Amino acid sequence: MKFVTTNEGKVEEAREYLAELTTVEQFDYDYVEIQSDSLADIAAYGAEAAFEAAGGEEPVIVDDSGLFIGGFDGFPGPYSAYVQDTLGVQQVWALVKTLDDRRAAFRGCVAYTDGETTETFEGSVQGELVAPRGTGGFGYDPIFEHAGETFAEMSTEKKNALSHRGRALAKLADWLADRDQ
Ligand code: ITT
Repeated sequence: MKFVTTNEGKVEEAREYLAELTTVEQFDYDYVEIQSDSLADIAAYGAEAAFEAAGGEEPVIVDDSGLFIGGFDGFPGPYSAYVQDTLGVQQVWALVKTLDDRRAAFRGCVAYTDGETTETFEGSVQGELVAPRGTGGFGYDPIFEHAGETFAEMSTEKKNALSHRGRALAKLADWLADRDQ
């Protein structure tokens, strides 16, 4: 299937996760994201638009995800990519450092469509924001700590076993396996 995304890090994780089930090929295309508080609505709408853009034949997945900071009432959430591009991870940490409660969650939704059926699969993981550590992963990984390690300090395999994306991909994998039985 095609993973429609501009983010290679997402593709690498999906490839590792779905290796036994299907090939995952990146289609590097910036689909239009609707503005919504619901990651599932953004992802489902994006998947259907991306399916056409990718040729309208092969099934596609898209992933809409974000960092939800408790002390900021969930901000930046669906606006995480914009905040990463404008402030950057160091500046986000500089703001978060002033909070007493630094708990945060990554939430994500993977949407699949084959042009007829569209399904969404959500996942989330709780953690705490810390000063940047580690060189792996992407995006906010260096400041997101889970059980003593930041996501940027983990292997892709370990991050997948814990992460919002890994959990969403696990649900997609189960659904695909059931469907193809
Ligand atoms: P596409 O929309 O092209 O797929 P994107 O990176 O813009 O790529 P999103 O719109 O879903 O993706 O924005 C998600 C934001 O949250 C973006 O800043 C990511 O870097 C960040 N993010 C999502 N998952 C993450 C993860 O597993 N680790 C670190 N940061 C993550």
